[in-house]
Amino acid sequence: TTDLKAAVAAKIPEEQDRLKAIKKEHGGKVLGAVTVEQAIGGMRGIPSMLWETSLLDPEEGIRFRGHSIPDLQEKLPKAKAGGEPIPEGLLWLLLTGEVPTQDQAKSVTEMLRERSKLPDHVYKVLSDTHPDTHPMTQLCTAVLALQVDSKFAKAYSQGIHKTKYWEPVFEDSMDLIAKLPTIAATIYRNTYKGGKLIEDDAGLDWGASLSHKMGYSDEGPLEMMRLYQTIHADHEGGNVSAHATHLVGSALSDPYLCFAAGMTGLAGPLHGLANQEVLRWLNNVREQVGDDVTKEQLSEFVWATLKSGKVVPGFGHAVLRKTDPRYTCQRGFAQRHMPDYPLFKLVSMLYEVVPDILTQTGKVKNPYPNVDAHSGVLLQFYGMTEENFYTVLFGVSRSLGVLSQGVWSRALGLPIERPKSLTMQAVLDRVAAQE
Ligand code: FAM
Repeated sequence: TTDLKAAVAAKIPEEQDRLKAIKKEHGGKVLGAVTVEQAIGGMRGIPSMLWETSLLDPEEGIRFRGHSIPDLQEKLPKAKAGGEPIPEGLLWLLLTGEVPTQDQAKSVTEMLRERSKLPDHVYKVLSDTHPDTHPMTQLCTAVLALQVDSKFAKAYSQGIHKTKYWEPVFEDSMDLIAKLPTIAATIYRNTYKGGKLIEDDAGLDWGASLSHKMGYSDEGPLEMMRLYQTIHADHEGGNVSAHATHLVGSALSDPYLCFAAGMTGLAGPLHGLANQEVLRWLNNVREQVGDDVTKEQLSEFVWATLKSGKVVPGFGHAVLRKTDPRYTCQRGFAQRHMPDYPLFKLVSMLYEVVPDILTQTGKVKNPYPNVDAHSGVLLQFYGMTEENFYTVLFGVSRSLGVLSQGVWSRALGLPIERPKSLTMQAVLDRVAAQE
């Protein structure tokens, strides 16, 4: 079939049975102990939630329904032969677990296009925001403005049976994903181009239409955006944007409310906003020492950042312990399309300089670059130089992963989440009770 919803519906019964069997056979078994350090240090590594769409291996990086990024670059349908994967193909994979055919990916492009019209009141709420409003805040505002159209919220108020929840959640999720390129492009044009909007090009796929409506319609930026939107889509369930979306969804808040929650998390400097901070940091280096900076000068800059109590943005990760394959994939794109670009050379030199320094601190568990260390290079090269907008592009992509998982969380009947909190005294009491 080329009907995505039917393909999802066909998978649900067997997955429900799998979860039931796991609960029945293994419900009482232990997945791992929780230490005091984990409970007070940000819950690192505590296996405590289900997330089907992707799984993150500390050494190998992300696998989307079992497929690595190189796998996807090879197997997913493309807009042009030998080009980059289109995100619609990834959306089919995330929702069904199957790599789609070209026709199935095309059907997703068409389905999203049919749902892409943005209601006038959302254009209005965006043009009414204070001109200094951060693009991420504008994104959250637009998503919440759309919530009035939530099919799940309506169905719930009309007493929908819980075994059917996943259906209006699927509809809301597709409606929202379809509108995000127009929302993002409108924010970009309002904030940086005097509000001069650009008409749709009905011949373009979802990711390319985002670049086109921002004002970048050449083959290079279209291909870059297809890759960018594919690799930022999901990174298992524990990162702040995924976890926030998942938690809010567990209370049966509709996909608009959930995604807005996820995006307020993505706006955090230690999470999605890092891609903006990387560019700020790089521009700072260039202002101070120009483009032909030496490794010694760069090292001094890194040490100065650390000594001022700041983090080096784009490096480190809560789970990864090796270079992020999303960094490596962007590096490959840059080698193919912009090998002599000075900013690419600067980011490459950072890759040679920063890990040793972070290792020398003795405290950084992953001294290697993450996805954000490279994304700004690709965007700047094609003229998208406004770094405060970068996290919006990250957020548009992250919708594919977190909203796909939201459909599955409801289809699997996952309950409201409520972990136990402790006071420091309660921690001491529990530790004492074990001694
Ligand atoms: N520069 C300086 N210090 C760093 C660092 C970096 N890039 N990464 C980690 N550290 C420090 C960290 O601040 C902590 O120091 P304190 O004990 O003094 O607080 C220490 O090293 C141990 O931290 P960790 O266990 O290695 O990392 P965490 O799991 O606590 O945090 C990150 C993970 C991603 C928040 C952290 O590496 C960081 O702040 N990186 C820079 C910001 C960034 O690039 N974030 C984007 C991450 C990306 F995956 C995304 O979500 N888009």
